[in-house]
Parts: sequence; C-alpha cells; structure tokens
Amino acid sequence: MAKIKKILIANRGEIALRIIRACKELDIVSAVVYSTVDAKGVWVRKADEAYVMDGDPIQAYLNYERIIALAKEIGVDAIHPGYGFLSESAEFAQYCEDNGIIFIGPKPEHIALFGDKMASKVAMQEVGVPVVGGSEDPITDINVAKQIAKDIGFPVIIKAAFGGGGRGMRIVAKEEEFEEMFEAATNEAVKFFGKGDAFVEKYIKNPRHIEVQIVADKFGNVVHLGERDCSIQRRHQKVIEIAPSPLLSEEVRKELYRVSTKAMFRLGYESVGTIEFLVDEDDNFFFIEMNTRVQVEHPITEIISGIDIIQRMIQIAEGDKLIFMQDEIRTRGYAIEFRINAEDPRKGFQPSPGKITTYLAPGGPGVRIDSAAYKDYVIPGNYDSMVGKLIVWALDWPGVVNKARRALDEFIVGGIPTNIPLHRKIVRDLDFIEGKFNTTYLDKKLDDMLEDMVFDIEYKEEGEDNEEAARVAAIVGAMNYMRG
Ligand code: MV4
Repeated sequence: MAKIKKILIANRGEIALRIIRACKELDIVSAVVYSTVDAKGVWVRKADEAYVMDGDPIQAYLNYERIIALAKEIGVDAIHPGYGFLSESAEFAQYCEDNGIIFIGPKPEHIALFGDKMASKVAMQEVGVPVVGGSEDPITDINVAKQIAKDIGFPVIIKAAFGGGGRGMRIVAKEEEFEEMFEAATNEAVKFFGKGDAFVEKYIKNPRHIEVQIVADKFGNVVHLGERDCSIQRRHQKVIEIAPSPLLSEEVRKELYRVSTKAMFRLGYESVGTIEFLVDEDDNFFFIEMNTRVQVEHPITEIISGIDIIQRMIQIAEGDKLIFMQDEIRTRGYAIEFRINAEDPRKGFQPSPGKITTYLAPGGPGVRIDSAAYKDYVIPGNYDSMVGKLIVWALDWPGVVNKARRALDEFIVGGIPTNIPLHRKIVRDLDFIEGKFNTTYLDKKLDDMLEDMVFDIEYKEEGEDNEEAARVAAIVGAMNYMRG
C-alpha cells in the first residue's frame, strides 16, 4: 500500500490539533477544513494547510461531498475524521473509498454493524462475548415488547437501536409503567434518530462502565491496550476517565481482554476501536456497544501504554503491520483524564461559551494537556462545550490522585465558568480516593459537591493580568488545601 503523504482532518478543536501533532511526527502534511466561526482556532494555524468552509458552521464538518471535492482538489491521500461529526458514518467511509481516498478508520461494514446496537449485540454474542439478556429482534409491537419484559423480569431497560447519549432510553421498574415508557422511548428515538427501533434488556443495577481499547491491523493482528473506567458521568456525558480501572479484579480484567480481542479477530475488525462493557456488582460483565472511532479519552491509554494511538491508526490505514504483539505491550501506573468544559455548575451545567480572558495550564511531571484553548480565544457556542482535557499520570493510584489535585489547583481558566471546581471536589472525595465509584457516583454526590464548591469568580474580570490571576489561583489553591 502507498504511503500517506497528506491527510485532511475533517474535525476541529483539540482533536484536530492532536491529529496535526501526529502528522508532524510522521512527516505527513496536514490540512484542515474549518468553519467561519473557527477561523481563530489554534489548529487552523498549526495545520500545514487550512481551507475555510463558508455557510453553516456545523455543516462545515459534515458536508462530505464538499469535503471530498476539496480533498481531491488539494491532493490528499487520506481523511481523518476524529470523533463526532463524520467519524461514525459508514456512508462517508464508503464515499471516501469510492473516491480513492483512504478513510482513517474501520471498514464501512463494521461502522454500520456497530451503529446498530441490536445487530452488534447479536454479532458479538455469536463470537463469544457475553451480552445482557433481552430481545434479539427489533420490536415494534408493544404487546410483544411487554411480554419480553415480563419474561426477563423487571426492572428492564428500553433502548433505541440507533440511539446514543442516553436518548431513547428508559428504565422501567414495574409492569404497569411499561407501555408509557415504551412509547416515550420510541417517540424520542424517532425524533432524534429518525428510526424508532427499540429493544428491551434486563436492567443492571449500579454498573461500572469499563471499556477495552483495541488496535487491529489489516493482517488479523489484534491487540488490546488495557481498559478505561468511564463510570464517572453526568447525563451520559463522561466527565472523568481512568486507566486502568482501580478496583477491577484480575480475573475479570483477563476475561474482558480475552473476549474482546477474540471477537475483533473473528469479525475481521481493523483500525482502533473501543468495546464498552457494563460490570455488575457481582463482577459479571456484559457487552453494551462498540465505538468504531478514536475516543476523547484515548490519551490515558497512550500514557499508560506508551503507544501513540493516533499514529498507529494512521499507520494501520496505510497498510502497516502492527510493530508490537500483545506480549510486548506493558501498561505502567495510572492515568486520569478530566474533561474541562465551558459550563456553569451553578446553572445546571449550562454551556458557557465565550472569551477566555486568563489561561494558565498546569505543567510539570506527569501532566499532559490536550486543548486548543489559549488566552483571548473565544469558544464558539456552535459546538460542544469541551475546552480541553487534563491528563495526569503517576505510578500508583494514591499518587495519581495527588497529582490530579495539584494539577487542578494550578489550572486557571478565566472569563468563562468551567467545571474545574467540580473536578477539584471529586479528587477530594473519599469514595473517589478509595477508587469506589460506579455509574451512579456523580448523580449521588453532585448536590453535596455543589453545596460548598469554590468558584473562581475573580477570574471573570476581563483584562486582568496574569499576575492577578496567579494571586487568585494561590488563594483558591490554599482554600482547597485547607478544605482537605
Ligand atoms: C444499561 C444500564 C443498565 N442496564 N443497560 C447508558 C448509556 C448507554 N451507552 C448504556 N447505558 C446504560 N445501559 C442495562 N442493561 C445502565 C446504563 C447507564 C449508564 C451506562 C454507562 C455509563 C453511565 C450510565 C448512566 C446511566 C445508565
């Protein structure tokens, strides 16, 4: 296969910058498309070439006829879709292939398979992966659905086959509520995804959300890079991710790895991907879905494994064989990622785009920042609210928690409210410190944490200089320290 010389990045923000960095390290020319509201994006300046897409700021990253036309015009060999936008469009992957451009990702048929939650469950079960008991065909008849729910036993969960982000999902505690919930779930699915197909599953109580990172080349070599614990979420949005999971038994871990790699080998999967599982209170685990893209939280796996996932993804697309087999891969220590969002915890986490008037990112040993933010950058309100990611690493769990506390206390983002104060609370929470959390953790703790959260309101003043900001940071740091 031909070497990739030029890549077009069909994405924005920190992930566009992350892909540019990988391109530079691989001596590949990087080009980006960008919307008119993104003209001041740091990634637009750092890319070797940048092409503005007039019109709707979201369509700039979604209109694939336009993106492919540009790709051909400027002579790119491959397109990297990042996450979100076109990354999980089988149609786009196919369209790239049809136009002689390498799609840096899995094959279209695998994107399509895993885009269908029900079909992927069946496929994974067939290759030996445990799945949650439930219906195996799309249900349209509500009476059939109810009978299945009764057979499974309540509580059950109704899920949209083409859903995501918790939409089209309903937990049903008892039979009497079933009809109403089923209607609500399917209506929501039609509204958001255009298809109302739904299925029913046994509801798992207090699960942990564990995902296994897979890397597979075009020659049937499949390896895993360990797991991530993504249990700390709010409204189905991940807030903190941890690698490896601090309280996972070695038996469960080994089994997760074994079934994951075997399944991907048997399905002929290629590129990188993540297999998501729920782990219940008795350590049983069940496949829920697979993400056929590079994920936001990939850096924590890079840090503990020393493997550059984006570089690997590009090289796999190029037709390279994996240069490491499973027994050569070692993970070391613990990494935590904190998603820093422009949102106001005091106002129900409502998005708070706007101008960053002060920006001082933490540094020092064991600290990585993946962000496109800088002082005076204006976060546009057109996209998601993530400002960047703080990733910390240490040899052991207590060490990484201390590292996180220190790094979060150093972090200054002024001008807009962020969720940094929430992160500072979490890393001081005893259950978190002991590694005890599941998917219900944040819901249960949030109100108490909000109660006495310290907000850096002083940072909101525009035009303040860094000296002032540093003084404020020292005060906030001291306050956080005193509060333990
Ligand atoms: C579940 C579940 C309990 N039982 N499935 C939420 C999003 C989607 N990816 C799957 N989700 C869940 N599926 C069964 N059979 C609980 C959740 C769930 C959840 C999962 C992972 C992380 C956070 C969550 C929060 C609420 C519910």
